Amino acid sequence: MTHAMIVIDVQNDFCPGGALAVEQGDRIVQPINEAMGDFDAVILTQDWHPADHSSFAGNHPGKAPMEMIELPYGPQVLWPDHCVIGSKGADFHPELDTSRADLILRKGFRPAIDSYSAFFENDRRTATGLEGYLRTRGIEKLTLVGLATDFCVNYSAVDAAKLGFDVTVRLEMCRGIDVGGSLDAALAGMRTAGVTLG
Ligand code: VGL
Ligand code: ZN
Repeated sequence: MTHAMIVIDVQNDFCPGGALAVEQGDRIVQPINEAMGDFDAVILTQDWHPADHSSFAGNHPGKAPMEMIELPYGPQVLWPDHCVIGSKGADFHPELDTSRADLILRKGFRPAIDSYSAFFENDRRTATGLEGYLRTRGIEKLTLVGLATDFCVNYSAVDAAKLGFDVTVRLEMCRGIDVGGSLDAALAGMRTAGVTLG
């Protein structure tokens, strides 16, 4: 079975010192690099937002990061401005081995819709095209790693499982944000969706 590793959002803004830093986010870089050789394909995703993105607290006067708002597609967490297109924060961690990537998939570039999942944006309908890429390459098995466990890894893993892929999340190569119980909820949700937590 063709087996791909999908590395979610290992970018400067999600690492210590970044705009939306995940604790120990940088610790996963070397293990990910070492694991890449075990897979038939390596895919990297990159959170990639225009400066006027609707998920940025800075674009909603009077709102603070981590508050919730209602957008036309449903509830949305407001984040500190992060991974702005072309910024240093949007670059991959400098030690991530990007040379092994067959595909770099960018997501979250539409100002009006956030995209946690590598498969569907937060309206849950707009496709990124990743499913088609994987299917046309005959990839059926996925191992997901990266940042953050409870948001982009979680949403990507659950969508992949719903689409019928055989999905494993390697937790030692992930780190979480953990806001308001989001990490426990994510782990339970992934298990329910049939994701193997390794
Ligand atoms: C992410 C919040 C906002 C992530 C991206 O990569 O998990 N989280 N944008
Ligand atoms: Zn984002």
